[in-house]
This record gives sequence, C-alpha cells and structure tokens, in this order.
Amino acid sequence: MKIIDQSLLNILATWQKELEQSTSDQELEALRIAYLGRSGRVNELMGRLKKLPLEEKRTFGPQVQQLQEIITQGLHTAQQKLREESQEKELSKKKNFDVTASNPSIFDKATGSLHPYTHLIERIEDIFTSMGFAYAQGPEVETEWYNFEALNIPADHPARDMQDTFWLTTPGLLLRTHTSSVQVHTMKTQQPPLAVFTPGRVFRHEATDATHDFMFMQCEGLLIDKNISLTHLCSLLKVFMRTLFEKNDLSIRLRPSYFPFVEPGLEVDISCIFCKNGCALCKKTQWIEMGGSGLVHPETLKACGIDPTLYSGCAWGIGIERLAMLLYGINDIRLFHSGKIEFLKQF
Ligand code: FA5
Repeated sequence: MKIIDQSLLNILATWQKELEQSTSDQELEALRIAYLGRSGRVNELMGRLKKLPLEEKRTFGPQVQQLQEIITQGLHTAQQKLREESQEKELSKKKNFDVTASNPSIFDKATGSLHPYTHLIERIEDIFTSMGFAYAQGPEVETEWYNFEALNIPADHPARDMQDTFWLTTPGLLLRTHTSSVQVHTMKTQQPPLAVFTPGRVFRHEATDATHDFMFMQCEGLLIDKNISLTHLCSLLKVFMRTLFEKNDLSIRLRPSYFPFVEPGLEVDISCIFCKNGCALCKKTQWIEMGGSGLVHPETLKACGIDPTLYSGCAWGIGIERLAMLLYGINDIRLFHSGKIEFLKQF
C-alpha cells in the first residue's frame, strides 16, 4: 500500500532527514525510540487509528503499517551500514599498522627516570674516583670466611650477632651482611698500595621499619699503604662528606665503637646538615650518624696476606639509603624497593 496521507508523508519526510543525520549507534537507537518506542510516533498513530470510523481505518491502517515497516527496515539498514563501516576501519587500521612507528605522545608520558640509587652511586663514584680510588666488587652470595672469619669474627664470636645473617642451605654460604667482605677480596688479590670503593647490596635478617630494611646498600672505602693513620681516615671522610653534601663547613666526629676488623673502631657522625642548634632530624644532638670506620685490624691484614708490620690501612662503610634519605628528603627506607611509580618519578 502506498502512503498518500499527508500527515504520514510529513512524518516520513522528517524521519528520512533525521535518519540521514544519524551517524552513530546511539543516535540510531534514539531515533528508534522516538519512532518505534512505546511513546513513539508510530504508537501515537496507532492510538489515532483506533478512534477512526471503520471506513477510514481501512485506508489509514495499512498506510501506518507501511510507515512502520519503512522505519524498521531503514533503521536495520542504517545499523548494518554503520557496523560494516566500523569493521572496514578496524581492518584498514590493522593492515596499515606500522610496528616501527613511534608515538611521541606515549613516549613523552612514559619517559623513565633514574632510580635514586643510581643518582647517588654515580655521585659517590665521582667523588671516590676524583680522590684516586678504584671501583671494586664482590659476590652477594658469600662464604663465611670472607664475610666473617677473615674479618676477625670467628664462629663463636659474639660480634656475629651484630649482623643477623641469612644463611643458605649449603653449609658455610650466606648472603653478605656488609660490603666489608669486598675488602677481603681486594686485599687477597691486590698488593698495596691500594685504594678502592665498593658500592653494593647487602642483606640482614632484620625486621623493617622506616630506617631499617632487610636488603640495603652500603659503600665501603679502603686505603692500604705504608704509614696510614687516623689522620688519613679523618681527612678522607671530611673531603668525601663535604663534597657529597656540597657543604664546606661540614664537620666530622669520630666516636669510639667496636667492629672486630678495625682497631680502633670508630663511629662516623657528620654535623647536622639541616640545623645549627638541633632539630628533629638530628634528634637535637646536632650530629647525624653515617656509618662505621677505623684502622684495618692487623689480624685482617694477615688473613688477607698483607704484612701488618709493613702496611696499615683505614676503612669506612656507610649506608647508601640513609645517605639518600638525607640528600633527597626521603622519609621511609622501604620506598627504595617499593617499585612505586609516584616515588620513582620524582628522580
Ligand atoms: C658495618 O656494616 C660495617 N661493615 C661498617 C664498617 C666498615 C666499619 C669499615 C668499619 C670499617 P654497620 O652494621 O653499622 O657497620 O652498618 C653500616 C651502615 O649501614 C649503618 O651506619 C647504616 O647506615 C647502614 N645500615 C645498617 N643496617 C641497616 C639496615 N637494616 N637498613 C638500612 N641501613 C642499614
């Protein structure tokens, strides 16, 4: 049946215009609701149809039905076309995908940054090499001899309890508890004079908190030559710390302490870099603890094949995270291994 009723022809014309303007699934759905939905135009016409006299119903009814079919078919065709177009687009995108092309917007956002460790170790390396020290390293899985015995800490020595150890299942093997074991490797393989620094990872079976981790980094400095004394240790520490903190008036304080592989053993403090009269960071003492140091014990020199009557040496070991925390204002040591992007992005 052909549509001849003017009001229906008007609806059809408007529908066709609106259909041409609909370019997305959402717009087509809105059109379907507006025309075929419960309160849509077609249902309105059905309501009108019910009220018409029988004679008019006979001519108007089939025209309304025809209109409904045109709209249903039109919507179906438009949806089909849209689907085909989007499939074609996807296909051509895949065909033309250049795996070698770079996307500058992604690279801008995803630029990596150096870990604070890398920053600090590079700085430490610069200072040591400028003082004539060479880089040295040793294994992280260590033997009891290198980690303890050669350092004058025999098996029954109470000093073993100072560093809680991760023992491996193979007897005599452990994860090194300090970089002092690298002193032993160096002295066993090189004859004095020697000057080395040894940044590296160490492990202790300890509970963690904001300033303690079970895996952290240390850097050791070791100088062996004839007539090395505390004066050398003091001045090396002073130059090292002043350069690292870029503070020419920074002072060093050495306090008596005990490490079996040095004699005397000394705790190294630096004057607080944040205050002159005491603050929360230095716990009102004006001093900040940095690490251990001392003159290499004759027993250690002997164990490593160096004659203590000819040579003497000084050594010191500092915690790298504790340094980084001071330098970069980091308040929790556990952040270093947290893998948190927000933390790492700041460096
Ligand atoms: C030692 O490990 C000695 N080997 C240092 C040394 C070297 C002494 C040469 C004499 C001569 P100590 O256990 O104090 O000493 O550790 C040195 C530094 O490592 C500490 O001052 C601290 O900065 C850091 N450190 C120690 N334990 C932890 C921990 N659990 N988490 C983070 N840093 C730590």
